[in-house]
Amino acid sequence: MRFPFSVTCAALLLAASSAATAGELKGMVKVIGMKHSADAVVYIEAIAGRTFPAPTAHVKMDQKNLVFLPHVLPVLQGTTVDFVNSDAVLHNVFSPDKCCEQFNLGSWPQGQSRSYAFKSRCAATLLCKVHPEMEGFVLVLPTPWFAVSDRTGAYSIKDLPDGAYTVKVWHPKIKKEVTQPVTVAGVTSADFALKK
Ligand SMILES: [Cu+2]
Repeated sequence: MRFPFSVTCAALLLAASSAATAGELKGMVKVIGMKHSADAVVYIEAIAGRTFPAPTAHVKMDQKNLVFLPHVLPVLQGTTVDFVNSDAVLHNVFSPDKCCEQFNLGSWPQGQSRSYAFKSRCAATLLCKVHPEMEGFVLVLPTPWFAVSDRTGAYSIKDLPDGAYTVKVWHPKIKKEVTQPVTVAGVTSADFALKK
């Protein structure tokens, strides 16, 4: 059976336009059982046959007014994170997690930073030996496509090429990740619910 010429032509045009425009995956994460829906990380799971080089640019995580900022920091595998002390007091940043070698960066003065390169996939808890109430998270991911939800639950992953992906949603206080297949074509919406 032959397809009419016009159908083939339209299909080619569609393919050309989707390659030229970057897609976006956006929507809402509802975190059930928490006061708000912030701090969920929506990300694209590893893609068979694709690897991403470690970024040369460092990413910053601040210690300011005795909190880690941002509270949850997703990064691509291989990223070096600079931990900046913006406080007049000393902190002592460390992680108890094996996936980041249980690093202990020690203490350093205000305005300075110490760095750690996150080489392996990891959900790293960050703690401070000086201030037990301090807690932050670095989520080390296999693709550069991720976003953190705001307090309303809204998230947006920009510059995502069209395609079929496995999307996961992680939250620091919820053990089980949500996994869902999503086909992205241009601006695509997907909503998720996580339960504590
Ligand atoms: Cu501290």
